[in-house]
Amino acid sequence: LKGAMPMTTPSDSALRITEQFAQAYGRELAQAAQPTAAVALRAAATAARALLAERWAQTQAQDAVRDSVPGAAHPVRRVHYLSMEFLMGRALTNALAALGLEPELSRLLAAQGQQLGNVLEREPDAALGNGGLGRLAACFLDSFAELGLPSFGYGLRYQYGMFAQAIQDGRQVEAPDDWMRLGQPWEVARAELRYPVGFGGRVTVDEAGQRHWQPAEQLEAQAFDFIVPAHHSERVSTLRQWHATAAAPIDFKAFCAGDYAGAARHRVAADALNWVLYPDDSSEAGRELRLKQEAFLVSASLQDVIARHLREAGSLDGLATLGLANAIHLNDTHPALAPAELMRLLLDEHGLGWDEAWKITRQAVSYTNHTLMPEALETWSLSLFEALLPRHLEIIYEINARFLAEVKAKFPGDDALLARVSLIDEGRNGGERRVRMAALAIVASHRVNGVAALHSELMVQTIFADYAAIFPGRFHNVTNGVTPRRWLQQANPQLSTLLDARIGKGWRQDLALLRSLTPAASDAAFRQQFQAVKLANKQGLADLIRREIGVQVDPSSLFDVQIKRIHEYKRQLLNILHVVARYQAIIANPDAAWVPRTVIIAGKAASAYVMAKSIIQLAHDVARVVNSDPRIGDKLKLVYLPNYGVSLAEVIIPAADLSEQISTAGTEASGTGNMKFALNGALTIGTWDGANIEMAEAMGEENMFVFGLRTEAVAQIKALGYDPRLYMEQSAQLRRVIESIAGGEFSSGDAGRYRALTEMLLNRDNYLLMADFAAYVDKQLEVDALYAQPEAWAAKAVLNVAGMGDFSSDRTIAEYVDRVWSVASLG
Ligand code: DL6
Repeated sequence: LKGAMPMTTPSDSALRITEQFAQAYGRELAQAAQPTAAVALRAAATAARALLAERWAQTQAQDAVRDSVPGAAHPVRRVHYLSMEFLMGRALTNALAALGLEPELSRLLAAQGQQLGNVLEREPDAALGNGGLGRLAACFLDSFAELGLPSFGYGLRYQYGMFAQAIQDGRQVEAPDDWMRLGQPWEVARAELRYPVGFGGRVTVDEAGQRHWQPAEQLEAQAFDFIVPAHHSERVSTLRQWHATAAAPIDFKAFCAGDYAGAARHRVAADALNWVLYPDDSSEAGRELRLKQEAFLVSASLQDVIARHLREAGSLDGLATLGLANAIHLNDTHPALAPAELMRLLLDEHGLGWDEAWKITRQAVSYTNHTLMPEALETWSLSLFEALLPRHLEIIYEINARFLAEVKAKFPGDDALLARVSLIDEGRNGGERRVRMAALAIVASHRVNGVAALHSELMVQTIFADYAAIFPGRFHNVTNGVTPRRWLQQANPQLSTLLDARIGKGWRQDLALLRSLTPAASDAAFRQQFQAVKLANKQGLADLIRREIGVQVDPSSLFDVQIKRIHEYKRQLLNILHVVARYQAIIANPDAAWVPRTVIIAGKAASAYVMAKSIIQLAHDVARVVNSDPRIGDKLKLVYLPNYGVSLAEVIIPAADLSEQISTAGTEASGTGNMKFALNGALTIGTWDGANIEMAEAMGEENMFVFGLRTEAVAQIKALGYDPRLYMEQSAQLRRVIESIAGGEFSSGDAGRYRALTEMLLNRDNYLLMADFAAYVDKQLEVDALYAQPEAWAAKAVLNVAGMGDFSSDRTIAEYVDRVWSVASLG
């Protein structure tokens, strides 16, 4: 895809960053009391941004005149990736690597008495996402740039991210993540790019029958751009984030009457949209704010797409080619309002007829589903929807009527099917009537995809089975991937250097080249170097653990890591049960040849998710007891690192020996952490779930520790009536573990603290921890046995890296272009 854009020579760039840095540093220093790493960071970011802004202008100029890209099989459409989450992490290291200016900046900083490493560490993470879905979107932006795909990512500019996690007395405490506190030198404010977004009000009809929405509340969306560079060309991609302001900033009348709070009401209401990602939706106010955020993202982004299209293609063919020239992709169900908003804009603002507007919408829109959890597929009550988005609701009713008529014609007499697939859940079981957003996304998209082979298969067999029967060609799979630039080159510079020496540097652009590392697994000298890199990374992590939580861990112990959102289906609790079992086994048999192990867990729980928070507390309670028991010593440690995020992952992943990917089979859509670990030479202990399966197939199942019930067995056990207590009756070990937790052994005798948790395990155990416990513990013994043979372990670790060539986000994006975003995919 990549456009022909000449690379600036290194000496040009070095000269320009020197100038830009000198100017920016002078400005920053003039405002600061003293030269600090923060001053240097802002100056460095400002200088790098200036260089990226030139690349941005070139890229836009190039894309504006694209007809077709030389060498591509079909015209390349501009891709618009709508996502409520982008988990970008830090930007400076990535920008310097892309610009090739790390040595130059290091020299410039040294001249100011600053060390590059310290300066890079000062940058706060842009943590505008929950987890995998948001980080995937960030990897995709990197690949958009790298592949030269004309593209925009669209998101919201959350001022306080998701939340910062602190741990107090073993409990998660949430606080605003004030990541822009010291300024945001990366963003380019586009003051001229503003779009109106309305809420509430009513719809009127004029004499000609034309419908007009008169919103009661008017906001403005202002654009802020974040530039994402390619590493092997001067192309960039853009993350355009929207910031909400009230159309009328203050109520002047109220102000003059001295009612300042009243005067600022609209302003505060608008600003609330900018505060945090996904306000807790356990309250009505939280739900309303979340729907408003989604509608705001969608409306501003689509107005921007239309304006750009009219600017570039307007004089030629106007809106008729909008859908052919532009792909609008829905990253999960959150932006699923997009087809309704696009229809509204085309019908009401641009005067198109229904059929033409629908054709354009269907051509443009595609949708990725990222979860099989039915409860995570958003639905909105009709009353809330009608109150906020009355015109959209009318349009959804019309889409639904036409869709149901089609279904009726295709499957005559099947009223139950009509009820199941309708865009409106009629609440027949006494519930409220609701809009089914995933249904809207499916009906309006020309392509729908899952994110790993098993997930895509289960998607059409379970949650979307009816739609798959109605639209057989619409469903596809595109397996996730991660960017090797961030997750290997930047996160693990020592391993990168070792790989460069062995197989050359090309893997950064073509990860499939990792396959040529395979013979190195049998080379003792290479294995030794590989192990030395791992040990150095482990030493770095051990230092961080000591600094952060004051626990001393032994870098030669097996680093067993589980880092991800805390969720029952991801089964951090199973991991903790194993730690307790191991603790008890060591006490029972202290002289056995225990392989020393450090279990590392990190992750945030949703603020309203009580069970997940209880799991965090249990991890802390178990850690306190295990880590302070003199009978255990270095044989076992459990550490919980607070405030998990991208930067922390970049330190932890290269240091891991063992990667825990232990979700109940059939629940984890894909996973991307699993890929990052294997790419950095960790072995996986995992279930036959998500992308673990494709990874095992790529590297050989013998190079992974696979355990547990598979999807069919899980379904079968559940169908037969699962009784978790049976497993406790059959295993004395499991009984001791559960009884010790329930009896307060880890909670200073407080037997009530984990009652809900142990009752859940014994009575429901929805994610089959009890059923998988024995297989998991046995597999962990195999892990110990292999770790006790460092040469054999290292050989498998090298084969893990060699097997990861398919899991680059570049491959994923190339597949999206081919199967989802190409003109050919429109049929
Ligand atoms: O596709 C990215 C990522 C997958 O790797 C994870 O397996 C999946 O859980 C995650 N999905 C979500 C969706 N929301 N929910 N619930 O975060 O997507």
